[in-house]
Amino acid sequence: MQTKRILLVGAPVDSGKTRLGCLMGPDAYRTARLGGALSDLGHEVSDLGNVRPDATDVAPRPGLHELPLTIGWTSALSRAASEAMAQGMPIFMGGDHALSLGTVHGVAAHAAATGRPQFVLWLDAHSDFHTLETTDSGNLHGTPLGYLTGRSGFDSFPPVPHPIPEDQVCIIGLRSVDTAERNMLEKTAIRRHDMRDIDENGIAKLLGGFLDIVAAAGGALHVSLDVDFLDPSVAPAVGTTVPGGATVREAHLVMEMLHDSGLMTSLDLVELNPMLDDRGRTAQLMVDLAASALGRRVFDRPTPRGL
Ligand code: 5AB
Ligand code: MN
Ligand code: MN
Ligand code: MN
Repeated sequence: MQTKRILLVGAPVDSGKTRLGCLMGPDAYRTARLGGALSDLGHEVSDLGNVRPDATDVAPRPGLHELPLTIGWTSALSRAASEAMAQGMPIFMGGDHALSLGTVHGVAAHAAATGRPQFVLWLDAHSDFHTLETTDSGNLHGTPLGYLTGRSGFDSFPPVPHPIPEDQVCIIGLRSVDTAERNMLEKTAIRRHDMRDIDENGIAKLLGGFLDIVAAAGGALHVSLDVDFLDPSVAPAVGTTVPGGATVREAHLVMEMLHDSGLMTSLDLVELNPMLDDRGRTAQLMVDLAASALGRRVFDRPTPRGL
């Protein structure tokens, strides 16, 4: 197996929604031995510690939760992401999904500088395709794909010089999309697969089709794994649970296929809220999924010792 240099980057972003707790995510991953699980596979792992948000003088805006702080995170994480990309494969330990406003912004800048097309795989119950104008909740963790594909209406945010082309984005796991998002998504070339599509076709076929496209283009692939991609019965530690999600095996299969493809260049682990966890099981499952994406095979998987 090809070993990699992996950079763990803590992104304790908690500004993307009102319910607090995701700031504890990076330390939950450390406690559940994310680094150890990956170094056990032979990878060289460094924990770069936690990023801190930039100071900004952006004014708060009524109806948008924590806009200035989220903008401060976006610029800081974009820098951290492009720097980490120059050293190896970053794993961003979230933090809520607002962190991807910054991480994907940064990896896209790195891809542009190295002349590679950037692809994004979004594993999520939600499409996260709002703009500052369309969000009803005012929760900015529902906006990253809108921002990153270059939609207008993100005025005070850093400009997006390298938007991800719509047909280079694939969302899998959809089962909660707001009307405004759906109306906009239907006009785009974003590849999207809802749970019914998974049920009818099998997740391997859907993902395999996208990976073939990434491979043919010689692309870099950023993977953004939202805890709520998984069914809440197996991953309770998330604020935005939606029943009818991916099973443990579907999620592992995605990760195993990502590993076999050799295409993944960066990874976000987002939306883990340790405050809502059940004896660490969601944190542990996310660590196990990351290990599958980095080469752990089913029959090498250690028997859980119980947390
Ligand atoms: B997550 C909702 N569409 O905009 C909104 O967890 C939910 O990062 C967003 O996918 C969920 O508030 C954001 C209702
Ligand atoms: Mn999300
Ligand atoms: Mn979600
Ligand atoms: Mn969520």
